[in-house]
Amino acid sequence: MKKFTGALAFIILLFAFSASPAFAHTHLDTSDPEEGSTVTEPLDSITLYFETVIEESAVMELHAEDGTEVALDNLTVNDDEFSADVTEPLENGTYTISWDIIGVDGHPMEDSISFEVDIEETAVEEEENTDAAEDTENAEDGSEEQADENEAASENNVQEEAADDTNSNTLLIAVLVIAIVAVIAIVLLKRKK
Ligand SMILES: [Cu+2]
Repeated sequence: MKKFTGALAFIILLFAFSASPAFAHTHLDTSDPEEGSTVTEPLDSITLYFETVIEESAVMELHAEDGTEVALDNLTVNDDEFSADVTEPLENGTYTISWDIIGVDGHPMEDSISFEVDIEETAVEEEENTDAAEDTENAEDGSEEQADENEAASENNVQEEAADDTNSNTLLIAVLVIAIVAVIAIVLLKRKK
């Protein structure tokens, strides 16, 4: 019995220690850019925020979707923050930030997150503006016609709505009539007996 109690105490102690934060692995808490986010402004730097303090020897890499590495500079560990400068402008696409750090419990931890770069190019913007201007001109020409169409359409809608109302009323009345007939029939049948 003593042996059993001792074993039990040992197991409880083991669980207590494994649940203690001092013995937990150091995962990423959050980051800038965040996992799965879309970056719409030129990206100058990356910061990873970890759950605990990490060792200075941390490594970070940035890869484009085709596997090319984008050079990072000024890798800096500041307690639980790990930042780096992005040295060149990023083309639109998917990027992966990967890291290899040693957490407060001395465990090396490797992981990665992805984010999207989607920066609107000035040329595209100008083209869109021209298109929009043309559309406006066209709209002005056809505006009278369109107004007529809209009026007709809204009249149709009103009629349809009215029709819908009538339909649902008819259905309701039909159900009521059937119910009443059913009740009368049941009453009559019971009386005959
Ligand atoms: Cu660990």
